[in-house]
Amino acid sequence: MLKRLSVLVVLAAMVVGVFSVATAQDAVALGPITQRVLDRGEVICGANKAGLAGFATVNDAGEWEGFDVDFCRAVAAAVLGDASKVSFRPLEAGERQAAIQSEEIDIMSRNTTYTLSRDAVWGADFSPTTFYDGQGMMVKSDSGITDLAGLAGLTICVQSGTTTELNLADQMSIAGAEYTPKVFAEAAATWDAFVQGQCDAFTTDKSGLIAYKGSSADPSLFTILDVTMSKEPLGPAVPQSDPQWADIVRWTVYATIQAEEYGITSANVDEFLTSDVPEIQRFLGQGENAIGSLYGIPNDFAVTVIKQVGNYGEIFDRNLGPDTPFALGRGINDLWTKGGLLYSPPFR
Ligand SMILES: N[C@@H](CCC(=O)N[C@@H](CS)C(=O)NCC(=O)O)C(=O)O
Repeated sequence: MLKRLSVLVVLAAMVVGVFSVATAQDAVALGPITQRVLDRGEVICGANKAGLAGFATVNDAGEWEGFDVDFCRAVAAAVLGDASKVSFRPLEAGERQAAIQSEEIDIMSRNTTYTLSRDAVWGADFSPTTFYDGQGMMVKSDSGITDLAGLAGLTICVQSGTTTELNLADQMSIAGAEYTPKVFAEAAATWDAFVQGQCDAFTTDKSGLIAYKGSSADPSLFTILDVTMSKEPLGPAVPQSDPQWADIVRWTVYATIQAEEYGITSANVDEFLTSDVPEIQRFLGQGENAIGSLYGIPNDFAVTVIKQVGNYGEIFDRNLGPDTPFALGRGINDLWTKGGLLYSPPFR
């Protein structure tokens, strides 16, 4: 009898459980960072200090713009409905760990490489990679240097607090080239020292090299060697104290990628609102579909992100694409359907 009763109780609990999943529109408890951002009405985003052309710079109107900046704007659009509700905290490379740990920022979007030790020691949660990169090496075009071995006995400028500094040692030892590192805490000082001839080479992520070269007075003076010294998966990171917030950032990034895969852009998103394709209805949070509400944000958060910031391809092209000084191709930063690495899990 008692056994039968407990079976009934378990069955009842299962039925309630099933219903509570089916009615997931219920208000969800907010995590501490999500709550803080909603209360403040603004997302605080860690960004580059010296600025990195194409990724994070302040324009003549005093507004932040760039590829990394746009992912902070996308999160503000998703959560607050307004991509302009972001304040930026400029950070040197070596200031990133403290900024995450102290939670003075809600999100960091600052050409930051996802690594195991950062994941563990910084107390960070990394979002999906937004830019697959690798470390490169730049020399003066008139130097005649063509590979890492050619840097033997020479001096290389590098910024501290970066994966760059660590990879440099590994790769030069593999190339069998002894060198003198000239290490700076500040990005601007690192670049200036190279330009002024205090170093024979300058190393950072290839995206960084392209940014520095493309925004220099005479780009022809600088040559990026045809070497890739590491994997640098760059993307946003958040403090790991709020898994819900980490998920919101993660699905915001995925929304930009998924939108591109569906061919949904800032210009045509309204036409898709009445699509009769169920998965597009779900992705855009139309009808009864509970998507954002599972995280305490609007169901149609992807619509707002796409309208205000654009899909991944629009973000890439606007900041780095053919009509910019960088004219970057998509390469591996293309959709998986086009041979790249960008792949969003299902929005269901
Ligand atoms: N992806 C690497 C390097 C990131 C990095 O900070 N690179 C420097 C290159 S000089 C930079 O972008 N500095 C620009 C700035 O601090 O504003 C990392 O996460 O450690």
